[in-house]
Amino acid sequence: MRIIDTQRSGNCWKVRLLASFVGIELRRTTLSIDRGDLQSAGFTAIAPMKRVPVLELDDGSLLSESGAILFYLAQGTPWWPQTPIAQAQTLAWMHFEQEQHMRPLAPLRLHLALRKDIAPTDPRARNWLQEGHDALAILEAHLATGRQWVSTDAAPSIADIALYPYTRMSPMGGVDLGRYPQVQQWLARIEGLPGYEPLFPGQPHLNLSTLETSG
Ligand SMILES: N[C@@H](CCC(=O)N[C@@H](CS)C(=O)NCC(=O)O)C(=O)O
Repeated sequence: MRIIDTQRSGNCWKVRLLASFVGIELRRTTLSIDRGDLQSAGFTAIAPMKRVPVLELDDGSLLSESGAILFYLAQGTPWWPQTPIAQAQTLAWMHFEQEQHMRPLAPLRLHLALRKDIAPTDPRARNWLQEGHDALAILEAHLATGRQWVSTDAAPSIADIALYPYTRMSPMGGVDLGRYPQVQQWLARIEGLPGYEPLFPGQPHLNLSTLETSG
């Protein structure tokens, strides 16, 4: 299997993280948004939604959307829970991530730290910051009920993976994670799991880096 990704994408990180946790080896083709690779005809041909990640299966089938790819890769592993209720709760938190969590936190990091094309005082940035805090406060309150993981208490699921990257990288957008002790402990639990893969392989100190070193 091959992942088509970009180096700093949190959505792509989710896929590499799960693959690493479950021991699936992914070949990697790394594109560059800055260079305009995602606008090329070649990329659009394999990714009609014009977004990474894309997973290419060994038979040539293509999958888009990080959540759908996580679902596919987690089949038959403990990362996709077995009971319908736990599956539904996992999906609920994955929808929360896309709608309320990533929607503000990804552009906040993108524009303040990576592109540096919006000032923190810009009303759009202020709005993303507020909405990002709202989402993190929900996550904090959920974890404060004593649970170890987001959607099932017994073991981490793909909901934990979906919520991990943009939470981990949120300080790049000016978020003070010190306000969220439960969230910080949950991040540390994920990072302590066997197979944990940082944003830049083998270099966890670069999780908040703005580097684009290749591709
Ligand atoms: N809902 C999608 C979002 C994917 C997405 O927004 N990917 C970004 C990189 S993190 C992208 O491809 N951006 C392309 C662009 O900005 O042109 C998912 O979860 O996979």
